[in-house]
Amino acid sequence: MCLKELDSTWLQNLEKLRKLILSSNNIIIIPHANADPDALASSCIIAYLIQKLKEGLEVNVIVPEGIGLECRKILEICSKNNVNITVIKRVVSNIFKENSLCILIDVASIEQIKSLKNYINQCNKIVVIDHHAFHEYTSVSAESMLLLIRFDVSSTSEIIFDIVKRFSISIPKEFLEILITGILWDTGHFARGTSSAFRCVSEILELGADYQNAKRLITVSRPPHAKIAKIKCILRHRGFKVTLNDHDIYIGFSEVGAYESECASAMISVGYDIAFVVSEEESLHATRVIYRTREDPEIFRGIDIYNDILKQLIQKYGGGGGGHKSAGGAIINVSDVNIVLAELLKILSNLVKGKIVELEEEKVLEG
Ligand SMILES: [Mn+2]
Repeated sequence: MCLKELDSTWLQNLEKLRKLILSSNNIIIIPHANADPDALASSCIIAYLIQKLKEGLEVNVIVPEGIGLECRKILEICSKNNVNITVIKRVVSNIFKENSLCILIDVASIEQIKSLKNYINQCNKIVVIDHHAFHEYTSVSAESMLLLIRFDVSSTSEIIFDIVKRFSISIPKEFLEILITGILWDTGHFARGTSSAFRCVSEILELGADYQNAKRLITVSRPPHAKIAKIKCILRHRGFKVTLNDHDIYIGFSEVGAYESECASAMISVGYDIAFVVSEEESLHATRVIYRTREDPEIFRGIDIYNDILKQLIQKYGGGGGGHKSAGGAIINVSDVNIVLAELLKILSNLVKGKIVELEEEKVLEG
């Protein structure tokens, strides 16, 4: 078992869940709004499991607001296996039938189911299956709830896998693979993973799931223009090293017509600490500037990019913008992007008191 048996209450609660399912006539499964792979895969498989447990039972997955692009293939797999998933933008009053059992999946607070929260008290009983550290359910009466919450796992998918095994339900290979996508998504492809995440994926693979397939399911192909924009961004860019408080910071500048944030992220993944990207905003006779930074407290100690740099541009030329420490942007009322780039460099140079050098390398096959 990839989930540790912390104490007997876990198994007792799973037994309560089984009884609740068997005694219900109508079950509604609700993941958090704008469901991600963890929320959607978990909802889909719990719906499938319920149908296996009690044939003929009415089970519906209702997703508030929408589903991300990365979930498209998961959705296809669920529909193919006869799991009913409906996305609702606005609540239709007849969703909550009398005596519904409602199962909230990957939902940490009642706010996360958006407008459905106003109807949740119509549920006969509410089960929460989740892994988040903080929960906020004060608006729901405690007696009507069964909480299946595990803080020691990385994703709801791990909990669902445990339930599938405890209930001895066999699920198709494709479902094993969407469970992996849930774990991959919530751990950032294992950048943050608990021991149970590794154990569960290992067990799932041993049951016959294909890891490459799982990864492909959540790989979203970007439009070809985005790829070209990134290549142009790298070919055009100029790089600088500034020294601030005895600390070297690498900054890239570039220009693209569209896909600025992809361009900035490309520069960050190349190795820059800060990336500025400008593009011409033809219709407004203005220039868009965006910035991205690597998440490193050392960078923010010396520079507040929005307040120290972009605000000065806005003060000089007019415009407006906003941002946080590591990402933001502005529209500057100058149509010539080169003026904006030159001014950006000047502001930066003043900020670091002239300690700025351009990174220069001969290009291949040149000269
Ligand atoms: Mn999750």
